[in-house]
Amino acid sequence: MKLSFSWLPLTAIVSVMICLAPSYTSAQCCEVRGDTDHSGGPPNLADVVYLADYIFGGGEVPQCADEADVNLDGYPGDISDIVMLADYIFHSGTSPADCDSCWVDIWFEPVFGSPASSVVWRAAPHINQVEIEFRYGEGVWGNLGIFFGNWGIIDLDPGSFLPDRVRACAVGYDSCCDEAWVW
Ligand SMILES: [Ca+2]
Ligand SMILES: [Ca+2]
Repeated sequence: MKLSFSWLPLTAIVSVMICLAPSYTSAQCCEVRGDTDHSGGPPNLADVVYLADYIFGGGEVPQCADEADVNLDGYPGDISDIVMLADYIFHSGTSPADCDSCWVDIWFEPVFGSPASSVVWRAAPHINQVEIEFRYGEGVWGNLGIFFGNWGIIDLDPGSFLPDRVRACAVGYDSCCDEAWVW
C-alpha cells in the first residue's frame, strides 16, 4: 500500500508507542477458517447463524478469532465476515483462506491539526509478532523492533531525517510484509 503526504518533513523519532492487545486470543486455535462455532469440519449454515447471533443477538464470542475472521482482513467476526461466509455457503462464493494464510498491513495516519502522524499496523489474528522498520532507499534506517499483538499504533515526532517508507513483516512468515511510502 502506498500513501502520499504533502506536509513533509515527516518525522523520524518515535516518541510514544502504544501496543494494543487483540480482543481475542487465538494462537494455534484455527483448524478451519469459517468454522465460527468451532464445531469442526467445513463451514455450514450453523456457522453463519452463530456469527450472526454473536454480532446482532449478543451471542457467544467465537472461541477462535482466526476461524471467525472469514475474510482474513484482520477484523474477526464482523458483518463482512458474515457476508463472505453466506456467499460461500449459499452462492458458491470464494472459500475462506487457509488458517495459516498471512496478512499484514501498515499505513500512516495523519493527526488532525498537526504535521506529526502515527504509523498504524494490523495483521491477521494469528499473527502475534510483527517487526517494523523505517527504510530509506535500499537500506534500513531504523529497526523499531518486534511488536506483540496483531495491531498497534506508533506515534511519531518531527525529526531531522526522512525515511521514505515504513515496513511491517509478520514474524515467522516468509515474505509476509507490507510497506507504506511517505511520498
Ligand atoms: Ca461449524
Ligand atoms: Ca474479517
